[in-house]
Amino acid sequence: MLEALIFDVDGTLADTEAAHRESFNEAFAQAGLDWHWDEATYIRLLQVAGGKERMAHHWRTVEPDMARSAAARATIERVHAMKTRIYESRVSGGRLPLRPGVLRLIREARGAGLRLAIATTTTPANIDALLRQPLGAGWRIQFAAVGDASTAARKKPDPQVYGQVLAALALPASACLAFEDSDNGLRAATAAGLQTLVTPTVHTASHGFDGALRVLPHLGDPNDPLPPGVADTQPPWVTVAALRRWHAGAPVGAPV
Ligand code: XBP
Ligand code: MG
Repeated sequence: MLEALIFDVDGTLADTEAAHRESFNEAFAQAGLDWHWDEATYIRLLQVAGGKERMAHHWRTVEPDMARSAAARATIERVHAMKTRIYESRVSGGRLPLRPGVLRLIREARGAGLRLAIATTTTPANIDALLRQPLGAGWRIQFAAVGDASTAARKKPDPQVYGQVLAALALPASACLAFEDSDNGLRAATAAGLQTLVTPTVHTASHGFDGALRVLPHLGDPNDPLPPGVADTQPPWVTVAALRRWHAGAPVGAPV
């Protein structure tokens, strides 16, 4: 039986990667690094989960000898901290909205007695900056477990963060559903034994999602006009009832 929903953050709860990219570039400029990640470069670099790991990967690409030095590692720590402060200022106060249907599904799931959790590669500071306004200052108590960069050293597609969250929930993967936006995230959740719904963004639309339970444009929202011919008894958006049916094995293509 479905007992918990486990959400990724970046790209899933909100379309954050444009803000991350802009924050990286601003931090590079402030630090005097002559790096600038354009959209195409960043989409490619997003194959590397984790901002610090992404910077290290880029450094190895552009200056392989320097990249392995202790000085480079210290610079990455310093510049990533700058980037996190910039990102927090960009997204706090509700400046970056949650994706369609996320708030509605979180509220509906809590009302239906499902437990919620977060399994992300990003930092606790970034999660708080993003969720504090839309979910309130007490957002953390709405989640029974949170796994993030401070708990899981190994980044997605390693399943470590999902394993930590399942242990904290004291639930088997079979009692949960994961929500992701990227192939790294899908692979991490799948490796942890979780069925996974994927809602790609423009940054991950080119990824492969084999093995996903469903791939959907987003979680939908009652404010969206109903598509022609869809009765309001069968909303096109993802509901707890639909999740329960899909989790129980309703075939792909079955009505939502
Ligand atoms: C996506 C990531 C993160 C962000 C940048 O995380 O890979 O690294 O791109 O955030 P998620 P940091 O698992 O939520 O999709 O710079 O804090 O890593
Ligand atoms: Mg993500």
